[in-house]
Amino acid sequence: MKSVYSERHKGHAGNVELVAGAIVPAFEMPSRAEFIRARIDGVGLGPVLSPQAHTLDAALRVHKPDFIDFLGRAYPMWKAAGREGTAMPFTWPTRGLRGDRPPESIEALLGYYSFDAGATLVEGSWDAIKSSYEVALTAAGLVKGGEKSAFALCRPPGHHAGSGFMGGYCFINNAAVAAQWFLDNGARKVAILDVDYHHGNGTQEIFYERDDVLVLNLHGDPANEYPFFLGFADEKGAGKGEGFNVNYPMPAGTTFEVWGAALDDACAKAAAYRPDVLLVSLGVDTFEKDPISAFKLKTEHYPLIGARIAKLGLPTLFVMEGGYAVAEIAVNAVGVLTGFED
Ligand code: SP5
Ligand code: ZN
Repeated sequence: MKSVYSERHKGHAGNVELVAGAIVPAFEMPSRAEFIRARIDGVGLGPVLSPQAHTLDAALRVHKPDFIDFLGRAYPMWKAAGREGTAMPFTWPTRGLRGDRPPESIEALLGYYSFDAGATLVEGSWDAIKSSYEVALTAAGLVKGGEKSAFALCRPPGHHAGSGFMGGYCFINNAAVAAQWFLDNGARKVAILDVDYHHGNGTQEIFYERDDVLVLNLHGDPANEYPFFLGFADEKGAGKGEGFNVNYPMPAGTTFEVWGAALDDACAKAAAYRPDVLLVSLGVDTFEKDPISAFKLKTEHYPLIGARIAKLGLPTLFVMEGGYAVAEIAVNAVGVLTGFED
C-alpha cells in the first residue's frame, strides 16, 4: 500500500492543551506522525510519497469560506495582538449569546470558530494544516487512479472539524474533504467508517443532511466521553440524509469482542450501501494504553480490523485521525494497514 506523508506537519509543534484545569503539553504532538512514518518502512508497507500542492478549493466544498479564511489569519492576528506561544480560544457563543455575527478581535474569533479549547495554533500550524489536507487529497488521487487502497498519514487530524469550526486537535476535516473530492470526481456514493475512539462530530455535521455520504461512527458514549455534545445513537441523519448517519456509542471499558461486533454491523451497512469508495477515519486511540481514552483494544486486534475492512472489497482510503500512546500508535495504525493487505 502506498502512503502519503509530509514533514511540514512538524511546524505544528509545542502546542499546549487544557486537561483537568491545568495547561499541559498537547497529546497531539509531532512524534505521532514520525513514529508512524518510521513504522511504514519498518514493516515494508510500501512507498511513501510526498503530497502534491493543492489550492484550497476542495476544502471550500465542505467548509465555509470565512472559516478557512480565519484559519489562515488566526496566528498572524494573534501575533499582531502582541501574543506569542499557543493561540487558544477561551470564550464561546453558547445558548443565550450572539453566535450569528463574526466578531473582530482574535480572542473572539478563536471562540467563534471552535467548539472547544482543543484546537490550538502556533506559528507553523497553518502550513501543517494545509499539508495534512494535501496529504489527504494526494492519497485520494492514488485511489481514484486505480490503487486498491492508500494511506493518508495526516497530521493534524480532521474528524472533529465541522463546516465552520475547529476543535479536538482538528482544523480541516481531511476525510470529509476527500469524500467530497471523490464525489466531485466521478463517485456517486462514498461511505466513511470512523473508528477513532472519539465521535467524529465534524464529519457527522458536514454530511448530516446528505444521502450520498454514509457516515458510520464507532466511539466512546458521548454521555460520558468527549466530545459529549454529539454522537448519540438517535442521530440518524436529517432530510434526505435520514438513515445515512449511524452512531455506535460504547461505554468505557469496551473490549474488542464488543467493539468488533459493532465493526461487523457497520461493515454490513457499508456493504449494503454499495459505495464507490470507502474512507476510513483511522484513529487508534481505542488502544487499551491510550492516555486519554477508555477502550480496551490490544495490539493484536488492529490487523483484524484491517482484515475485516478488506473483506468489503472496496477501493479504500485510510485517513489518519487520533491515537496518543505514542510509540504504540505506529504499531497499531500500521497493523490495520498490513491486516488489510494480508
Ligand atoms: C482527533 C482526536 O482524537 N481528538 C481528540 C480530542 C480529545 N480532547 C479531549 C480529551 C479529554 C481527555 N480527558 C482525559 C482524561 C485523561 N486521564
Ligand atoms: Zn480520537
